Amino acid sequence: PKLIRLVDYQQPDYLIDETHLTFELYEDYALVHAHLVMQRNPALGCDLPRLVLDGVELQLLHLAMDDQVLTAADYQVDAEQLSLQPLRPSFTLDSTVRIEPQNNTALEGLYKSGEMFCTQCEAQGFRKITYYLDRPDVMSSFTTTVIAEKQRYPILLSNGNLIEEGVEDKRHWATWQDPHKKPAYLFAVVAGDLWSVEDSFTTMNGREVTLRIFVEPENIDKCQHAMNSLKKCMRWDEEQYGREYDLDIFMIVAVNDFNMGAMENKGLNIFNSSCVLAKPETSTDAIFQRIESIVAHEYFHNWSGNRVTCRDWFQLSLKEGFTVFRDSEFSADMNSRTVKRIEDATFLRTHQFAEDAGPLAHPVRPPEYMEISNFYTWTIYEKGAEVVRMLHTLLGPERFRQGSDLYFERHDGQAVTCDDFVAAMESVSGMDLTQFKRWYSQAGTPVLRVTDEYDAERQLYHIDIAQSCPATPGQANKQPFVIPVAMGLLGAEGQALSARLQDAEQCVTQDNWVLTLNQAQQRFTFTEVSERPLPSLLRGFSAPVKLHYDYSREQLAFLLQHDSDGFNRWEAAQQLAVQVIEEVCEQLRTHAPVQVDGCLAQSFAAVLNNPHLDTALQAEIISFPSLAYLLELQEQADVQLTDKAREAVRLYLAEQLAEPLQALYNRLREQAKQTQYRPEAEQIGNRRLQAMALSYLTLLQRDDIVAATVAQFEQADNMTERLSALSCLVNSTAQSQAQAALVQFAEEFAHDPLVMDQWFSVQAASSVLGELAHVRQLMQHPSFSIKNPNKVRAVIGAFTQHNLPQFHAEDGSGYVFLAEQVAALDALNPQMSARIITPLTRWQRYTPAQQALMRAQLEQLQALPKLSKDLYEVLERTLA
Ligand code: BAL
Ligand code: ZN
Repeated sequence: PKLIRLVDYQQPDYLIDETHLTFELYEDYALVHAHLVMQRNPALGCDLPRLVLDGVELQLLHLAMDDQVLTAADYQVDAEQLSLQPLRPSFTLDSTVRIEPQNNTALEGLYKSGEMFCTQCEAQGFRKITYYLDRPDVMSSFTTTVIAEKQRYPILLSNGNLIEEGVEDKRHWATWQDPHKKPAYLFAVVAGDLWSVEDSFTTMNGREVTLRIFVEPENIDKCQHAMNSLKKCMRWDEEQYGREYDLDIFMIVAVNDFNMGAMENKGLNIFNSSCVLAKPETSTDAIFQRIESIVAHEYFHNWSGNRVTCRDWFQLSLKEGFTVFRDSEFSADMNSRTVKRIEDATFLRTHQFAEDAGPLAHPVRPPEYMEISNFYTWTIYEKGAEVVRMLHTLLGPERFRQGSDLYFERHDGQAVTCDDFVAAMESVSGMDLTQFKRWYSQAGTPVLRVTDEYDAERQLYHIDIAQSCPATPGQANKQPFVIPVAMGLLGAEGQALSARLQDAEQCVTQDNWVLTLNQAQQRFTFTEVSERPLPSLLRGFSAPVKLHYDYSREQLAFLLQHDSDGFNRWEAAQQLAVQVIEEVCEQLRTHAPVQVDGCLAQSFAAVLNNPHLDTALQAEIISFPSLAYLLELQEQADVQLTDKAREAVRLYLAEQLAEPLQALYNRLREQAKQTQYRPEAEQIGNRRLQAMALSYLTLLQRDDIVAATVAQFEQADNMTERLSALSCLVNSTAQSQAQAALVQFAEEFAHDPLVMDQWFSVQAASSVLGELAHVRQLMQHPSFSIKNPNKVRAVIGAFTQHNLPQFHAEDGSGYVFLAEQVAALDALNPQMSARIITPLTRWQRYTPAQQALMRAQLEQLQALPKLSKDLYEVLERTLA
């Protein structure tokens, strides 16, 4: 496979003005007829270079240019391309290809999910449908006719508006026309026996839009939450960004077999069923919230991605980073802003920081790739969103909005670059963002080291910040970034101190500042500081960096109690927990007696007793740093030792806080019984705190607590409480109760694949139950299929990412298992194999013995006779 480089980008030689497609769908094959109206790209001259079209796994049956049938002598075709010589600057090209959707296990292009035909074209799936210029800067109008057997496939959908339909004998057809020009990656077709729920939305200019969610008949009662979310996000995008929807109909289709979460095809979003279907009895709060955010994400793409798209795939974060920022702000507005920020920061610091520190690290705008599917990463999405968030912080909300308005206005209907986005922000703000753009070109997580000095006599307070960024593959030395550091100062009584920041460009309020760091080493001075302050740094996680300031445990406990920034209260608790756990790690390492510092229990007790904190934030504060996050912080990750230390501290907390936790649990459980379930912020916070309390109490191994857990499992009317109870049982010593609950659960939900995913995950992720032998058994269960990505994630993903003690078993059996699964999947679905291998790619992070075992598996995979391009690239970069 060859490397594609950003510096080699060239405009397309030819353009496609109109695309007319006809799909004839049959059980054992499909015919795709394409009629393309093409022209030489007028920007490039009048000569006529060879036309090179992309096409993969297509059987060419017919080809004609300007109605002249071409024979094999007129064109060249290989496994990836078809080339021929145009004779005129404007011409038409007709082709017919035969494909086999029913055998397409890669789930890219046109494929079958159960009884349904559907498509996934981003990034390069369209070339598996027909010969085409499959690149995002070729934008065409599309007219699509779908023909299929009427009884099996009563619903025929494509992008845009339905303009004609008819029946002919047992087959019927529908023609859809999309008035907006779009790149092929936004194309979609669906045919199936689907039911739909319908609603409508009146846009800000009074246009009526029909909203439809299509699902398989048995899921018709699981659409309401997605529909509500859709209407909310349509209104939000009008109010917050001035963006109005632009077609008469907006459709969502739920599909069981889907590699991603969802896809923003123009007017016809296709969703992994796990990201759209929900009802209280089968879906947890987390699922309800995920649906709200993904429905919004895909909808927001209609502007940030579809109306203004990417020039090339190196610019992927242009649409993904911006859209993740937009959906995360939407979720913050719909729920608790602080909790959303905590969730996002936790995710970024656990997953993206690990990516940035490993062999697959790449900048937000990568300079090269072999297989673009490998670049749908945490860096492109989540770090990309943080980069947009920093622009928002640096410009302030009003100028940021002006910048986004200008960006949409300037580039509507165009395929553009990250530079164009930043240029719009520069135009409205007058700021020079040249240095800021290093965030797009330099990989790695910057590290900030902060020290301070107080001069009581002159009432001066100095903060010194040094920034550095570790080397990443291909980038040994980094230039300083522009980093907004939001901060405040606390006095001895916990009050916010006001002061004056010298030379300040940005002062948000009297007692809340944004320091703009842009040098390797920088001093900031505050004047009129009446007492020695305690700094609250990087408030709201204002930049995706690691910040070190030498807080004592007392200072952290103080911040946890007094900081006016909710995020930093939580952060103080995290840092305190990390310090305490690391101390226990050291005790275990040196075989000293384990003594857990009581400061954490005291702080948590204060949090639980604080009536001014909402339950959602209380739950976040007492939720413990995950094992994955703790390992991310270590120079060399020691899984078993860290797990032991973490569990020891958790048990200590459970013992110390048993009384308040029990009281809290009882109160919240009683309250839940009296309340009708709604997936709304306040209730979600209560249930999360209730679950957190129960998971601590479970550690006490008390019969009364097991009995209460079983009662919750059996009596609760919603999946959130049922699953949290099941998880506690599975992770407890009460294994007979756990087994009984698992059997009951599987009987009740055998018919519902999404609930069975949860049943699989709760077991595979459990370090108590999820031994490798059990995980292998789960894969034999009739509900499991390696061809279904959700099942792969629920079992293999849960085991390798959430059951770290078992996955990293010292005999290396977890690594052998994962390598086996990667090899099996690679033959079926390369996007999935290249994705689930991720835990092995982090091999350099572990102890030497584990490293050797992991590397051996990677080398074995690399030696396989046939590797997909996706997996080949991941292995090559991992072992480089
Ligand atoms: N564009 C791929 C799916 C998503 O990010 O929305
Ligand atoms: Zn997206």
